[in-house]
Amino acid sequence: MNLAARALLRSQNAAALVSKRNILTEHGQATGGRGGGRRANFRSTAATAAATAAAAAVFYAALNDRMKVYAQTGEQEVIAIENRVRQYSAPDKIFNYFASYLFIAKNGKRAMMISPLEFYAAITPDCGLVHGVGSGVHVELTQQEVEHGQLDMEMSPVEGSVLNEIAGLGLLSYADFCFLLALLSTPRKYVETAFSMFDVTGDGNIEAKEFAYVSTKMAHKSGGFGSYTDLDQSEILASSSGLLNYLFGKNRDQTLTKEKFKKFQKDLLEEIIQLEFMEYDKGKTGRISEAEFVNFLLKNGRITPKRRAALIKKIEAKWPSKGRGVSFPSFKSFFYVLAGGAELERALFFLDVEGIGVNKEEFRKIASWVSGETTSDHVVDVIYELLDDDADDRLYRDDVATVLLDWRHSRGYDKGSIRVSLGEIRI
Ligand SMILES: [Ca+2]
Ligand SMILES: [Ca+2]
Repeated sequence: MNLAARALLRSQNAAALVSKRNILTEHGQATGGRGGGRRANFRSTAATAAATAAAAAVFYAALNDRMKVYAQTGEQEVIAIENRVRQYSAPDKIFNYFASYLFIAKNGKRAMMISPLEFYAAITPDCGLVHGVGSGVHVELTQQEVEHGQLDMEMSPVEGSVLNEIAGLGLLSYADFCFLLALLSTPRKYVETAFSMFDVTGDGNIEAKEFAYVSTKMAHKSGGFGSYTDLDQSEILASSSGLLNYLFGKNRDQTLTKEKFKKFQKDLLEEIIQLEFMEYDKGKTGRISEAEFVNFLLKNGRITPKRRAALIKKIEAKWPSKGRGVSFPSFKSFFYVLAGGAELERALFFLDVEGIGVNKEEFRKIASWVSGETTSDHVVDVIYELLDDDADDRLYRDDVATVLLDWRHSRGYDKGSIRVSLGEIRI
């Protein structure tokens, strides 16, 4: 690694900003700053250390320029840039921005891959756990290195993490990325529908072959290139994707049942929620302030900074920092409501034919039905304080729609979600 790059890494926040790099130095030591902490499966040998050092040199030449920008602008600017990428780019561009590994298969084929924690970063606005390095910057990894566990990446700080389980088995392809995004953005009510779409044969199990077929087609529709061929399928089956290893075993001989599919969706969503909560709850108190909760709701919304500041001030005035706060279970249950997106809006207003809006108790009940989790009174109070502008204790479609829409949009959930149509009705 060149000295200038190293010096730059140490300067200011740069080390923190490239925390996900964990690039090996000549001595086979991982560098890196804060972040997940644990490292996966890294077994150093003299040969791989030398090879990785060479890759690191190439990597640093490209990273060098970017780091200059980071060092000059600071983390807030980096976060703002990443938020814009998440909000305005197509899924394949988002993937390329956050993916930092160039995987080289035994047959010489090359493809960008993303680590599970980078996947989290790619779909979470304001994420500070790991940062994207942008397209064109990557570390090269050969299939042999991945298969022998010679792979270094940052890990999720969540206990019993499903992301780490996958990471222990390999990286994620673009098709995997699209699948995970679709899974997260599918309301619980439609998870079985999503399962049925993958179970092409309809025998109640998803086999690796079915998964490869559907996920690749889905990925192409989400902005990937080329068209699907049988060749793609056999390549995917032979790939060392951590997700395929996790779901179907390294020999691809396990099947995915409906129960397993549902559990996987739940585990994944809960970890994503927990990671995001932890980013607010720095002191690990199990609660965040009402203002932080509102900040989470309005992240990347299309409201002006001035209006956002005014709203947060209003919330802070009502619940000063030592207020009651929002607990993790309340946060989680409302995350489910938000992830369900249009479902809430549909359920809330289909009875409201007279256009008189919904009161708090109706809102709480319907949000609980939609999410399958109990929505807390306190969260509803905060929502009404935030959105009920005219203070008549009723919310109307327009009050709710933009917040929900923006929330999903800023994470790409609207791009990846399942769409159901029945005759002329489209959901
Ligand atoms: Ca099947
Ligand atoms: Ca109102």
